[in-house]
Amino acid sequence: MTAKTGETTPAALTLWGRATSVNVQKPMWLMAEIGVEYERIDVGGPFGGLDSAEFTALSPHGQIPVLVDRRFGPPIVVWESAAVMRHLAEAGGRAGFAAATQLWPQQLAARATIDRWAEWAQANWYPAIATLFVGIVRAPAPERKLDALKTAAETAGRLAQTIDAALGQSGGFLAGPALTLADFPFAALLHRYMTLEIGRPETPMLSRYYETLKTRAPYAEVIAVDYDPMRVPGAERSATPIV
Ligand SMILES: N[C@@H](CCC(=O)N[C@@H](CS)C(=O)NCC(=O)O)C(=O)O
Repeated sequence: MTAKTGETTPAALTLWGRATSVNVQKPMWLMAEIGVEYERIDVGGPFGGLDSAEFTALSPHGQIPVLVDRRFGPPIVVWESAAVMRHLAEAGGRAGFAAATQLWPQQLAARATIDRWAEWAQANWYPAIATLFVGIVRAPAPERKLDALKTAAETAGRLAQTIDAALGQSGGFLAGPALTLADFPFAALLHRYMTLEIGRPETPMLSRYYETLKTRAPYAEVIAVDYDPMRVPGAERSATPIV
């Protein structure tokens, strides 16, 4: 894993986006699990660069992550973190990375089980956790919209209980006894859910799942990282739940 800019020969695999973005962390975690080398270019947030000609030629949205894959001929450009992850898993399998095939198996039935959880997390879990993260970490206390935060915390708690029940039946991970692509969109945000200053219902299976993930180096190094440096003045960590 490297972070370089200004190279004359483009890398085979380039990820555009700052490492503090959870949507960039998703493919970073996946590539660490697959074991594939890539370069990462810091753009977005304090780095800026999302309106540069080079970046807007890659994506019309001005958002990270963007992946450029040059391993299979003309550059393949992918944006949207879920599409980026699916591409990386599929392409990793074709490039001979055994871990990629385990994360995104060929069998249709296995893929359906994996993909439904991945989509569910993107559509349901992500908005609730993003609301909490932005409203707590990126907003000074006097400006916080507590009603919206309370609703998001209740939604997140309800979804966490859904996952808790599913994990009780699945054998350890979301789509079975092993880590698959199903886990990435959900668990990339789980660290924030588990550590933000919010009330959480009891979810023993989910807690065990989180502790297991933290024993994996890629998760510990990419996802379970300190985000307190992203707090704006007035949003310092509270010792008690905010909602
Ligand atoms: N649905 C998109 C959302 C992308 C998104 O919201 N990216 C944020 C970072 S998490 C962004 O580009 N923010 C602008 C910035 O970082 O400057 C995805 O999953 O990729």
